[in-house]
Amino acid sequence: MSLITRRALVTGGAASAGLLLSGCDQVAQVPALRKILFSGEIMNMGLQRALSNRDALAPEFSATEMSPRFRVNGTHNPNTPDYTAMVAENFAHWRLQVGGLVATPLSLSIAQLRGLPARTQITRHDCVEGWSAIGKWHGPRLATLLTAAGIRDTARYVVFTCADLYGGAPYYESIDLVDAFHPQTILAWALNDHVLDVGHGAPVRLRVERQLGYKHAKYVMRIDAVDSLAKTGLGKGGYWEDHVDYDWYAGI
Ligand SMILES: Nc1nc2c(c(=O)[nH]1)N[C@H]1C(S)=C(S)[C@@H](COP(=O)(O)O)O[C@H]1N2
Ligand SMILES: [Mo]
Repeated sequence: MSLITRRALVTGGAASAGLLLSGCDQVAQVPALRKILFSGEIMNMGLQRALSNRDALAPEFSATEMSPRFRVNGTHNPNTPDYTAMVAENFAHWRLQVGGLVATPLSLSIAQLRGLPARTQITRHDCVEGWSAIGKWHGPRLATLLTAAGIRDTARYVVFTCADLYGGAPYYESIDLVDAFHPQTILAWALNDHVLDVGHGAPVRLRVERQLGYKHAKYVMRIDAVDSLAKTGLGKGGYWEDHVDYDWYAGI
């Protein structure tokens, strides 16, 4: 991950921090330096993000802690003719496209996706609207797909395009490569031991456990590796980021 961390430093506008670019990531672990770097005097989000331990795992819970009911929020059903037809045939012709800056674009059926090695994790979802829920998610790591597609080293972000429409255009979100390759970042096709239902994003939705709820794209149709977010939506990397000024980086 150190390569990605270094790249994050550069993109965070911290190029002048030559000390850090010399590969001395441990500097952030020194309490006195941490205090300076994370103080208001250097309000550089990119730098702070790069120096946080972004590989740390989100808390995982036990089965007894699972919420009796996991609320549905945002889109409850995309309700487009295409999506309704896909539901009617149990997603038999649905394909997940993985493209952009990759050597080999992928087109995966739901059966192929379910056949990949998967991770199961009981995590807490936090929505900015003020509710949380603990659920058990299951699906392959996003890293598995990106590696299989041969993500290029020019890629810096991963963009998700969804089946539901907001103002006539698909919902979209994006994350950087630190989150994309984080071990708990999965494409979940099951929730609480059941195949994902329409409300929660059937047939697959992103789980990016160290980020707030709106980053967890439901109804994922396309995954694209890109080198910039400039051409995604209005340029801020996500539907809510573009339209109501939510932070693109919603790490918790
Ligand atoms: N495609 C899509 N993904 C989405 C949304 C949405 O409206 N459409 N809402 C987001 C928000 S704000 C939250 S809190 C979660 C809700 O997920 P849930 O319905 O499984 O609780 O999905 C996120 N992902
Ligand atoms: Mo949310």
